[in-house]
Amino acid sequence: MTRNFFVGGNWKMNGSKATIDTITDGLNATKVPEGVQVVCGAPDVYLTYAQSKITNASVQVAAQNCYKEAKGAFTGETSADFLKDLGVNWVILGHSERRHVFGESDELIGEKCKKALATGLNIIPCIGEQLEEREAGKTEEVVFNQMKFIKDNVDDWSKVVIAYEPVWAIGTGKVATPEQAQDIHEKLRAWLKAEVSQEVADSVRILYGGSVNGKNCKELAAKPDIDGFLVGGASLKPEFSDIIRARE
Ligand code: G2H
Repeated sequence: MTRNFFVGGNWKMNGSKATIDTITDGLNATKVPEGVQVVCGAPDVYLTYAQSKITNASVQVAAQNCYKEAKGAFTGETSADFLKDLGVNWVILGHSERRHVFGESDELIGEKCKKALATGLNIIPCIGEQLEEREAGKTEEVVFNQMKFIKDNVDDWSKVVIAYEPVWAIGTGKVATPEQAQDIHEKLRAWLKAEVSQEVADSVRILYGGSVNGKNCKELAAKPDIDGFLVGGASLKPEFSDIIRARE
């Protein structure tokens, strides 16, 4: 089965109208290869601005998080309904910074996945082990457990793109080797086959995230179970265009 290559950007809490102008000028000038999907995670306050600046039909805007409730007394939160209302069709959920800086639990991330899907959004749930967990030989146990909470809340896998982001590789410049990433992606696909179905295992895109850049992207993209990337730091730079064309 062919899985279309997917490149997600995650601007995190970075940017200004001026820097978004520069980033979107670059995106608009990028010739996105046929079939490649590009989705950029902008800060909530800039979602509409980023949308207004993107003219490249292959590029969409994502939110970086949303809450599990539609509305109410949840000061400071963004609901999936707000995103839908803005015409934002994608949301990143359970990013490691949400898990480890803001203390989001597997349960909460699962609930967010459920609500976002029920609202009609496409989701990019993130999973990944910390360095101590990898060193203790617990990588599979950790990521399969994170996947279980996601799986229990997904009813339509066509709206899900999984991001495997080992925490030790995020923003550290210490990228997983293509072999390390492929190994976990292959195991995640086997897990999906056992826990969901062969069809879902074959069709769901699994992205790698963690210090991806214009130099290391081609070797990673050549691995059979790596279907694209979630890119942080490099998505703010001109080299993001090279990452979009990693399979060329
Ligand atoms: C991982 C990634 C984007 P970076 O957080 O989700 O960031 O590419 O800067 O490691």
